[in-house]
Amino acid sequence: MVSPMGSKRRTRMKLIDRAKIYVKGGSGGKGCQSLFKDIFHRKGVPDGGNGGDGGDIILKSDTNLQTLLDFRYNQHFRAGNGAHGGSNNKNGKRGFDRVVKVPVGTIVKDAACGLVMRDLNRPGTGITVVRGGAGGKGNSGRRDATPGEPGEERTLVLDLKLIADAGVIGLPNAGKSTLVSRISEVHSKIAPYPFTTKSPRLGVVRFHDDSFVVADMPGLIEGAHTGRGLGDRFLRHIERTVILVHLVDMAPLDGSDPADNYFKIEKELRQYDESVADKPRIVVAGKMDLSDSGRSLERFRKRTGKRVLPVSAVKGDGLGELIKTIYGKIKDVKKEFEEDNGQDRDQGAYG
Ligand SMILES: Nc1nc2c(ncn2[C@@H]2O[C@H](COP(=O)(O)OP(=O)(O)OP(=O)(O)O)[C@@H](O)[C@H]2O)c(=O)[nH]1
Ligand SMILES: [Mg+2]
Repeated sequence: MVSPMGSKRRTRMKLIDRAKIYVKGGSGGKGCQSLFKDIFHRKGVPDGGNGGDGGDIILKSDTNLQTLLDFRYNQHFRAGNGAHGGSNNKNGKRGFDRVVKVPVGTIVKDAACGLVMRDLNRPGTGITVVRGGAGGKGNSGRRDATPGEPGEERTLVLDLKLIADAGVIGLPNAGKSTLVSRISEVHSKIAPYPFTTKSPRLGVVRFHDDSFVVADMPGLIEGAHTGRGLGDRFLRHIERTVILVHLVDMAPLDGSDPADNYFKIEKELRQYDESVADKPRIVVAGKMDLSDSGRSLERFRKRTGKRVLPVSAVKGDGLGELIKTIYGKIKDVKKEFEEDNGQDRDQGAYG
């Protein structure tokens, strides 16, 4: 059951999306030193305004983002500096706040001490990671003007959590929700028509004293990577699983060939993203209780040359073996990953 993964796959394998960024709040503007003089005020009246405060940097979770990839190219973020104060008691404008969008599920850590500042696990939540410096005081308060304070600065480590250990994928109506409901406590809607499941549903599968998380994915169709069907919106969720369980219906209602269906999905994954296509896979033959499925399976094995696990979610056949296989594969992949990346974790090898 150990998956003999080649070195090519190893280098691509990505279990945690990680990025390191540097953030700096805006500096406070200088307070102004100024004296207002006219014939009535020969000595001059101090009228220097205050400098504006520097802007903050806020990290905010956004459902439109699924990876930390953008931070590979853009790692420095600065908020706006406060404007300097002016004469005539003119206060400087506050510097602009900078909002940096991150995917939901991003854990924000201070790189220097490793402390978790926040787990942005809900959409639209934010955290101010550095504050801007206070603006300096102008001399209108009858004392000398002061300079603005520098903004806080920090290096952050962003880790994006996986959503599941195993993602169950396949054509619409393949029986994914039925299968997931039989091995975990999650109960997605089940119906004999395509696209019943519209977004990934997560369930916990118990195995001896341990457990793993499985995601029931919406059905995939040809052209999904270009947005067809439920499109690439949820294809992005597939990126955030350790392994994929590809469920193939052995007795499709439309009379199509299971092997063709299998190749369609595999091609779709590759067109979407190589790293998704390279995820370790378990191929499962479903609906084995239906007539002719035995012969279908034989043909399928011949055409694909794959190791296939036959199951019937309705009857419960093969499910124990399937859980054991998924569990073992997840363990293998995680172990291999630790061995490959354990030593240089701090250099962002997860990313
Ligand atoms: N005979 C038989 N029918 C099954 C089995 N598993 C699922 N079905 C049926 O197949 C149909 C589709 O099942 P779902 O579990 O909703 O399929 P799905 O892959 O989640 O479908 P989408 O969410 O639309 O992509 C339903 O009518 C199920 O009752 C099985 O093992 N045997
Ligand atoms: Mg479903």
